[in-house]
Amino acid sequence: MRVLVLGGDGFCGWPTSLYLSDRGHDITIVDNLSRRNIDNELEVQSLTPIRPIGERLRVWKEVTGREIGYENLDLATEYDRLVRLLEEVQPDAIVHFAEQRAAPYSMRTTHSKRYTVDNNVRATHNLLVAMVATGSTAALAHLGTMGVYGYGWSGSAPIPEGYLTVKVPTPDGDLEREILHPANPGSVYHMTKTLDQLMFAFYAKNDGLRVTDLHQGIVWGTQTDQTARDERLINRFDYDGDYGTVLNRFLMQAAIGHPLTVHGSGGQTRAFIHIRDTVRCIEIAITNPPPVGSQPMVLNQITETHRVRDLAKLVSEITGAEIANLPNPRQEADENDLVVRNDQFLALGLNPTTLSNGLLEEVSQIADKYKHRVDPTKIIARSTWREGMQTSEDLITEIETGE
Ligand code: NAD
Ligand code: USQ
Repeated sequence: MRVLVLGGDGFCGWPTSLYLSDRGHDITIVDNLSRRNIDNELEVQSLTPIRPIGERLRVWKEVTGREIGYENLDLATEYDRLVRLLEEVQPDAIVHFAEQRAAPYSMRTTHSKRYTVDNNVRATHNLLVAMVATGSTAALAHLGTMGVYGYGWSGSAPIPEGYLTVKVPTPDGDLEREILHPANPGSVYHMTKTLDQLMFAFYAKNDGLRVTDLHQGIVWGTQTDQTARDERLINRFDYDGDYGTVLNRFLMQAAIGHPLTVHGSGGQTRAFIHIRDTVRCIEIAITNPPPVGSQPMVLNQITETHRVRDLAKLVSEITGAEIANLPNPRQEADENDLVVRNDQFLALGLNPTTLSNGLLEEVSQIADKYKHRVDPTKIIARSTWREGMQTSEDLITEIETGE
């Protein structure tokens, strides 16, 4: 298949591009390198020494003989170039990773809120309009998030895959209807993903676009078989307070002897997936698209759920790291249950990598190897959800200085 990977220089997009290329697909990456620029803005770097995109692609060709195309293009602002690219490549499938993806970054400042909405909503809408304008019949797989459902809204009821069957009371009795699951975003970033869902529903209904929205949980791990083939192909590993996600952060913290930063009681339950399973799920999704004329197919791309404090306990037991309960900088439920249906991926052949069999490898091989690259001042999460909400600076200073 000819596949466009939008956001193919990022944490999920790079290993997906290599995996699909390795599987014989013809890949073109589109990425405006905005994520690398945000690293510059935040004065932080990936824990792993990622190489420039040109070098990454040269090394992949050197190692495998396979070529991957690359376009530096901003999906949110360069509509005409996007149209030309679709006409030129005529993709069979498009994988859309290209959005600002950190909840804390999206809540950081007025500017970052506006940037996240402008970038994400315009990128998705430009893509949909360009597909219609060029008559593209590509299967579109978009990376959405479990966070569109919110946490705790339905107690211990399992979260369905996108749609909820409801009863609508009428004078003649109840009507049964299937609706998009109510959206309950917990950050400006998550809000953009709920807006994406409406755009997909409209363009599937109106123009017959074939869309799969992958409601992905928190991705952990770093390497895949492909990124591990040469150190110059290494994947990104975000550890900072804005972009680092909880489990990878705990692994990095354990490696450098930093206390594990549990927000609040750690009673937040979240869904997880290893990066190796992310890349497999993408191939499953683009090779099993919904038929023309159907509503967007929603797949919950998760393999397990865990409470934050249980993850901290697990990492602490393995490594001896201390656990610190910090004031939570986010507005989120302190405790929530989370039961998630993921029947469709399992039925389509996903064989999940679970926490237990990948964890130790990750701690020793990546976090430990590159721990000298950590800037300890970037570890604590300082973006707060509302002005006036303060993280405890005293506690932070105590942790950072060890005094
Ligand atoms: P990332 O930031 O590492 O990668 C996103 C890539 O998209 C970056 O390389 C960035 O430069 C590019 N990009 C952003 N805006 C663009 C634009 N306007 N034009 C062109 N390129 C643009 O993020 P990631 O962790 O790889 O996440 C990829 C997708 O998966 C995101 O949409 C995210 O919401 C979703 N997701 C990620 C996780 C996770 O834990 N990382 C979990 C669930 C869902
Ligand atoms: N948390 C801690 N300590 C930390 C970091 C986080 O306790 O050091 C807590 C947070 O408060 C939150 C939970 O861990 O309750 C998850 O936070 P996270 O930063 O790991 O994940 P999140 O902000 O939800 O975002 C990540 C990705 C995002 C994706 C989402 C999937 O950055 O792109 O959409 O996971 S999901 O969470 O399923 O919505």
